[in-house]
Amino acid sequence: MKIESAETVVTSPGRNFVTLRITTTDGVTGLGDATLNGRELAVDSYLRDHVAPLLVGRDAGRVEDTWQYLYRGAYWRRGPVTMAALAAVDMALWDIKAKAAGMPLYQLLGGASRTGALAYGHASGRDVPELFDSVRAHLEAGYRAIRIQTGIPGLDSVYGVAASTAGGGQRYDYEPARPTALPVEEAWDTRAYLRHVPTVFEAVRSEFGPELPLLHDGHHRMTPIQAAKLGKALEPYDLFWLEDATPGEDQAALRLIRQHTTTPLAIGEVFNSAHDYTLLLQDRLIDYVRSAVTHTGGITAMKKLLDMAGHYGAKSGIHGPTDISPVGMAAALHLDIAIHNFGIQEYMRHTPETLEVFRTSYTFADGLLHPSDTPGLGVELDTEAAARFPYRAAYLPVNRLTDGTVHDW
Ligand code: KDG
Ligand code: MG
Repeated sequence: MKIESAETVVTSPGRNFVTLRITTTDGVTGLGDATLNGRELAVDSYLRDHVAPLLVGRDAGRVEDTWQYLYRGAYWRRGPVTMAALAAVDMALWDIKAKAAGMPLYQLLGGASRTGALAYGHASGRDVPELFDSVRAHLEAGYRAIRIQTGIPGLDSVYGVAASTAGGGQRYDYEPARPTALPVEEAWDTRAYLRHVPTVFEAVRSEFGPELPLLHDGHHRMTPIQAAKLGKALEPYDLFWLEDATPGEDQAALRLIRQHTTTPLAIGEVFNSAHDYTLLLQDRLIDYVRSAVTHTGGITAMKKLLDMAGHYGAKSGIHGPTDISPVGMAAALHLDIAIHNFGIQEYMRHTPETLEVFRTSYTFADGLLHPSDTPGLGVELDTEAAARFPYRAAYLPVNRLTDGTVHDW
């Protein structure tokens, strides 16, 4: 079975997605997610101009060989654009292989290790009463683990906080990438954040009790010592994890945080290679690996990374916001079901428009996700629906401290 064509589909059903579709000479199609939020067209071009011409005529069954050919053969390794493109090829080839075998992909990854993958949703509120409504809406929708983000007194808009509780507060209607000519600029004050967040967790634990797993995303904004302080302050509230406390490229920062707190640490959504984790795993500085299948070279690379994490007692927490397409989400779910060291899966529901373009078969019930037993990844792309939603340039926000200094967003 040879690759006959490899084409990209860029569509924007409310937000942008880049999808690679590979078709074989036997007429089997495979899909891969190549969405890099705010920089989508760079990956589209990388795939169209530099990868698709190399794929046509190759044996579609040689997944590992194609991965190595594109990774080593480019000479220029790693990086978010390259690794998202490689991820899309890898997902599409696994989709084809599993469809040809007549099996859901997780069977080819070793079969099921569990009946469902625990998912967490994003509750948020501009203040605590609004946050409580959002937590309740998530519980009613079946979530059994919840991320908590709130507004900070004195700041107008804060990462992860929905502008309203429309949709019952379940859906993450806070969509960070906005279709403006220039990125929206937000104001940030870490000291105000550090004063406020422990009071929010105190309120949530008093209202919802000790059992509910609670998560929080620091979104790269603290210095190591600030993160250590927050981790310590949150210990009484027994977090499932504190995510991205410091910017990911400063790996030694995690050592400092670790020396001061037993709050579990998660990092990796902006990483794109297993090599980014070597120090963090070997020195046991993190508890959860946050890479997206879409941004870290696909299923082949993620399986190796998560197996390596398992050797060091770390678990998976695969990135799954709405800028990961349903194809990338399905790829994550097959891994979640198959690997031994599964931790939790981030799951934000996609909009009805997105689900019109991407026909999914995965299910969510009683807090657990399942990829379904449909052969392959279990997602189909409706190209006519995709064509109704043309690409719109959109940027992630830029953060500035209150004195105007550019800060991590
Ligand atoms: O595109 C940026 C988002 O993927 C990111 O802000 C989401 O931090 C995020 C998360 O944990 O889902
Ligand atoms: Mg995050």
